Amino acid sequence: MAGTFDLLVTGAHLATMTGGAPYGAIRDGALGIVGDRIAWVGAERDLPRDVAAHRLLHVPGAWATPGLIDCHTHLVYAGSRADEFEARLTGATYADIARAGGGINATVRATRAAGDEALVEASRPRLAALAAEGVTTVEIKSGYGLDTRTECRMLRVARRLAAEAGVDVRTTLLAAHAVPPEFAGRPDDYVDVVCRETIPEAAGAGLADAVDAFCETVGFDAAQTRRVFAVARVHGLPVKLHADQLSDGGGAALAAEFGALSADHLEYANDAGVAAMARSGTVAVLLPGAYYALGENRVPPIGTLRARGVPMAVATDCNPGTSPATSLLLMLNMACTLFRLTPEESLQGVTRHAARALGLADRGTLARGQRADVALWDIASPAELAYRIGGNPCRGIVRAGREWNGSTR
Ligand code: DI6
Ligand code: FE
Repeated sequence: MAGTFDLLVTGAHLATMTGGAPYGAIRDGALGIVGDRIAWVGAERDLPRDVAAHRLLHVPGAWATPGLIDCHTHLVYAGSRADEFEARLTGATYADIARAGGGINATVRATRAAGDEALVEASRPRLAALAAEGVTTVEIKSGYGLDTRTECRMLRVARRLAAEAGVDVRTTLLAAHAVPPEFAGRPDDYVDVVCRETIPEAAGAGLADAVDAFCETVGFDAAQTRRVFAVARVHGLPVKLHADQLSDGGGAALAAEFGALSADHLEYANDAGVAAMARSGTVAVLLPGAYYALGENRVPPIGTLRARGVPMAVATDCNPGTSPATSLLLMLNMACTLFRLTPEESLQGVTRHAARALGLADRGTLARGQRADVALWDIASPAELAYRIGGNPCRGIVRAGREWNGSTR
């Protein structure tokens, strides 16, 4: 007796991402959903005969994947940095611009000046663009407030936006993103504030699901990052780290030392750091949009990550400075073309491995008991998701068991 499904999806091929066959594929599959959970997955011909469903979603020829997960974004901010894009194209480097008071601090000025409504308005289209491409879970970082009040405000706006868009959100406190102007030349004093005030306040208000830091020559050094992580630990918050993006600062090993959920970027990560990540189960989050937009030529150590079995996630890094990207599908393409991931690895990177980078065990695959987050695609094979450059083949979305019919586009 199979009982009654609230929603039954038929006619689609399933990329379950559960292992076994490439993409965990089940041709001519069916998905039974009860409430917000997947209750049955398999070939349609194996559906129990007595099965009933309140609603049928018949999508002949479509492919179904887990709802996509963008596990690294900074999508809440005000303003634009197109001027820096122009400056970089005539020779200025990202670090030059940051040292001259631009870069992250330019966005900090705009974000502090914007009211909540303006911040919501500015950020809404970016989240909508991700959601239209089948993203059902998004991580959003603070880091453009750099004072306790604005950092908390960013996290509140992130939660509000996601609730409004029907996307599940994980918020990450990134108060240690840059040294704010009022602390110029006194990074340790700013870290004191982050540790004594910002983390406790965000944690106390339940606004943050994790804590992140930018460990870099233009950000915070290893000792400062350790202080931030130690306080995160006191408050029971898991950590993530912007690690080894522009230089080898030992970030991968530092992240692993704290059992970080993920270490992100990793272009300059060394072998010992990757080995430590493998031991600690830290996910490598690859951000090809930032690599591309900065015109970098050093790719993350993909071969070593692969050889050591470190799960690789892929994300947009949506931010105004180094990755003004709102297409996770484009990142799949870039992860393959620029970093030589296989299309299957890149899809794992925005499904099961992205879930792990957020510490979420309840999503990222199409399997019984998982959250019923499903994206439906007009494609002939799953590799097409990484193959295309532009265009959006998403034809429908199921979020927590509820059907969205493309009206999000
Ligand atoms: N690394 C990045 O690529 C972004 N933040 C970070 O820590 C850049 C953010 C920005 O330039 O606004
Ligand atoms: Fe980032």
